[in-house]
Amino acid sequence: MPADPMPADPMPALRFPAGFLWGTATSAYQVEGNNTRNQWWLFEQQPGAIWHGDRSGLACDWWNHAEVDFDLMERMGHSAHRMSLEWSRIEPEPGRFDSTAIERYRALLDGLRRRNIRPMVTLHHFTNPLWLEQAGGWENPAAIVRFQQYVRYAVRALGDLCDQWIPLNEPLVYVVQGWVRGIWPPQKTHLLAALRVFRHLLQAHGVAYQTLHANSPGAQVGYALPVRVFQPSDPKRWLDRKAANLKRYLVEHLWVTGAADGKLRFPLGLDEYQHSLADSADFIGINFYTRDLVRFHPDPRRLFGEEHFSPDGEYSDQGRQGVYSEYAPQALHQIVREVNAFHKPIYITENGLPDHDDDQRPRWLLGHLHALYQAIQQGCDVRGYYHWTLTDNFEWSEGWGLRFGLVELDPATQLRRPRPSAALYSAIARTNAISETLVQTYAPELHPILFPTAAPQQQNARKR
Ligand code: IFM
Repeated sequence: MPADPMPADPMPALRFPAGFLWGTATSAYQVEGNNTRNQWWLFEQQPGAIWHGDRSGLACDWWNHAEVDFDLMERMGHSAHRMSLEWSRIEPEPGRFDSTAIERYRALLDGLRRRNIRPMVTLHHFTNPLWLEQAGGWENPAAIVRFQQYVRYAVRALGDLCDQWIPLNEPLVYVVQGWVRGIWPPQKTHLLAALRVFRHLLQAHGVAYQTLHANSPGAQVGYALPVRVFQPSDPKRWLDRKAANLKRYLVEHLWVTGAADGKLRFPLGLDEYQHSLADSADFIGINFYTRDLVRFHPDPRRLFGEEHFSPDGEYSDQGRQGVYSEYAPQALHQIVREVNAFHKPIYITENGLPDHDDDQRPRWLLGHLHALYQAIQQGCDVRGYYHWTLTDNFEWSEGWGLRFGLVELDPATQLRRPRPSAALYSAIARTNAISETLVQTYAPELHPILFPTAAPQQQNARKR
């Protein structure tokens, strides 16, 4: 009997490559709760440090009950999760490693794997043990050796459960918030110290890369680069173009080129070559939330540029520092194409927006995934997407004021309520595709952009 012909594709869809990873990203301090031994816990106690006087408190209670959220991920068909380890739990005093903490992390990683969710582990996501802070933190080059010892311990203890590692999350954000804007601990405004910290972080990345590989030969090690794709406010104005380029150089190029050719470029150094840093990324992670326009400003403390959003842009929710982000998926497309020139696999290690009532998230999600889809069609090697984040969590100095979750969380009761975008993301993850029906249902206004050749559809199918 002749085989049945392949059924015609029932519905047009933008299909992602086989094996593409779909997940969410979190960090230990933001979700675990009661991380009392690091500098952020101390900082939180200062009046006015956190918006509305919020506290991280139990956060999402992951130290006790992360499995509640793992079950949610599994039910939503996620295939990956990026989480971080809390250094101050693992090494509460210098050189004393806590086996109970490591056992809990083993249980977490095992819990993800048993649900067919591939873990990616970040080793440093903004928090430091108090003892490291008291010894000068990352301003002191001794932090590099301390970090290496912690990384070695962690990979030896957990390397059989995880093969994707990121030593440091968003180093530039850590430096700018802590030493340039002075709004995160250690609350300094000191450019030279900022550069010293940045140099040490880049060196630490290289050292951690080697340590991870030496102790877990099959490991894949990358970094999570915060990208804002600075663009000149007025492209015809030379000073705006120079100011935007300077920001891109400092925020993106220094790190990416350093991790490729091993050179500490000016102003981090004078092109000194660091053997451990050369070719120290098996993949490149992009954390993308917005693009910034840059207008020249004579103040060197602003690095000669003032950032702003497009006056006619669409904005996400507003926090204590003003609008958080502007809808600019084309900038994600641009950066993915640029990073692809380094010939490394690319992961979107964070992308999302604060949107407490979820009236923008479905469209922003579809718009950004479409930008990724186009980059993949053009040959970019993108392997996965981690939405920030699963449940609302403690958003640093914005406290609980900015809500990034696919799932709404009430931190007082720990009740979770999936937002509509959770179902949308689940449908995409399950099918590895964006179908026309999903676009019609969640963001019909995007239909002509995502499916330009399809017949016009009814425009009244929007949910809610
Ligand atoms: O919550 C943060 C995360 O810790 C680092 N990247 C940006 C997220 C949203 O602001």
